[in-house]
Amino acid sequence: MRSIMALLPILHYPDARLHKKAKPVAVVDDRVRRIVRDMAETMYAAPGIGLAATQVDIHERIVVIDVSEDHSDLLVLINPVITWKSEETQVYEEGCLSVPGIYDEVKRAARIKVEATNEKGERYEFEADGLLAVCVQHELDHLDGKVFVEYLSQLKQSRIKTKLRKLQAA
Ligand code: K1U
Ligand code: ZN
Repeated sequence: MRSIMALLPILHYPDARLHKKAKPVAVVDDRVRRIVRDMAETMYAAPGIGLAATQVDIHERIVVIDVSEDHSDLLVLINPVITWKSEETQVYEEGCLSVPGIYDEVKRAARIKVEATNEKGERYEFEADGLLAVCVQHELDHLDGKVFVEYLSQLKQSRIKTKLRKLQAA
């Protein structure tokens, strides 16, 4: 049976709901799998390389990521935990679907180890570096209510808020 595509509306900074802390998922059931599917469709349509449930106003610890060029490598992270971060850091010019049109440099761990549950309910582990490491750290921040602009200066944050409020009012 074919299922209907559902694109979820993405919250835009400075919406207070982006700062809510997401709760752990108790059971990976069809309800959770539907959220995962809708989030993946929303991320690919945006287009983006990651999406946290917080960004679509669902405050549960669910993330989808695909850093491949051809949408061939979807990663589903339910209840993800970063178990190790390297001392070495990398700087990457980040973007965010919740902060449209704004890109700026953020310094994060260069390499990480991650544990998460997949859509089948199985716990798995992986190591990440480069863009995947950046994206995982960015998305897990979303689950804790943190948006990447909070790493920038207060002056930049207030300029970004003013710019996005004007765009939303237009
Ligand atoms: O969290 C999000 O809003 C998704 C965000 C992920 C991210 C990108 C870059 C650095 C850190 C985290 C995005 O996907 S922004 C859009 C983007 O980067 C992109 C879009 C299309 C093709 C390639 C990249
Ligand atoms: Zn983001």
